[in-house]
Amino acid sequence: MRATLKKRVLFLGLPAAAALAGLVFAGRAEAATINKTVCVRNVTKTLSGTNVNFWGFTEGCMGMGAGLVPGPVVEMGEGDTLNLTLNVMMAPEEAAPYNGHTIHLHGLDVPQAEDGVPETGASVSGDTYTFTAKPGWAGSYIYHCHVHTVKHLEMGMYASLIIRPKDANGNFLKQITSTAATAYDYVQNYLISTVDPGYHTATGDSTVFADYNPLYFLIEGKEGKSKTAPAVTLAAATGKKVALRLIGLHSVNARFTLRDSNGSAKSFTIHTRDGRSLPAPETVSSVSISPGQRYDILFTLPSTSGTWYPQVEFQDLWNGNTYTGGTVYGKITF
Ligand SMILES: [Cu+2]
Repeated sequence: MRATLKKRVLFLGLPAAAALAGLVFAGRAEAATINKTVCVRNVTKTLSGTNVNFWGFTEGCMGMGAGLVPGPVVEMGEGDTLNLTLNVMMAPEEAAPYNGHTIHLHGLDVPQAEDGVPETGASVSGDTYTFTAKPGWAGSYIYHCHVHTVKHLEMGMYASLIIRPKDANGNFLKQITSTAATAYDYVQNYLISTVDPGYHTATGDSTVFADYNPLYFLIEGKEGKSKTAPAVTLAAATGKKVALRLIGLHSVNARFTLRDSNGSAKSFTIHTRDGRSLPAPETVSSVSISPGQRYDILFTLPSTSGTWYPQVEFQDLWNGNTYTGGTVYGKITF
């Protein structure tokens, strides 16, 4: 077990004095510095009556509580600086050479040495990142461990990283991007993931890792097998705008649809894909989500009250068939 936390700090071209003061100006908005530390702890989740062990990032390291799956959301503004520290003391881990953990900022441009990928030379003994989000990057991202990814990602070492547009006073805008057409009244993360319990007990170069057979399908770490037992719920109001952040941490294919109580698909508009604004918003009635992909979508609720069910069908990579029990429901009431 490595107990020493290696600290590496890059200022990414910012004036050092301004960065140290925690106050920089990027364009029109006053920038902030967000300091966050995560640890890694075991956590048991009961999925369809079966206990499965996970390794989750924790919210801070002081309480030494169980890990969270998904891990704590990191939210920052465009132009803000994030100091994200991974403290690997007492973390559950595999034996060498797959020991230790990293944080990889998926979808964000960082120096290779800060990329959290051991194969490209990044340290696996803990990291401190100083990362500044550039204007134009508003959208949904991921941070996850990149050590023996086939195992550690499956163990739950992933979380959402959200970059939001800010107004001239440095306050978050209730918009997906700085474009006013992306304004929303409500927003929810839909981080989707899959669980093959065989991967949770296998280690090293086990042949188990050659064949992925997911048994459990999650939105925000929860099963939601029916409309009456949805994974996530939102109490909204008629005529309001809802943004969903579709964040793919699954290891198969997935298709997202938004359906009314009769099962009819409702259209929605995609504004960003993989953390970048589309040249023009696309209005669709379904979207396929590949592993690692993100979409920020927007739709307006009807003027009369009702219930809609956002849903994700998890599909076999080989034949495209939806897995048995592989449809997971959310629920929006208005
Ligand atoms: Cu790891």
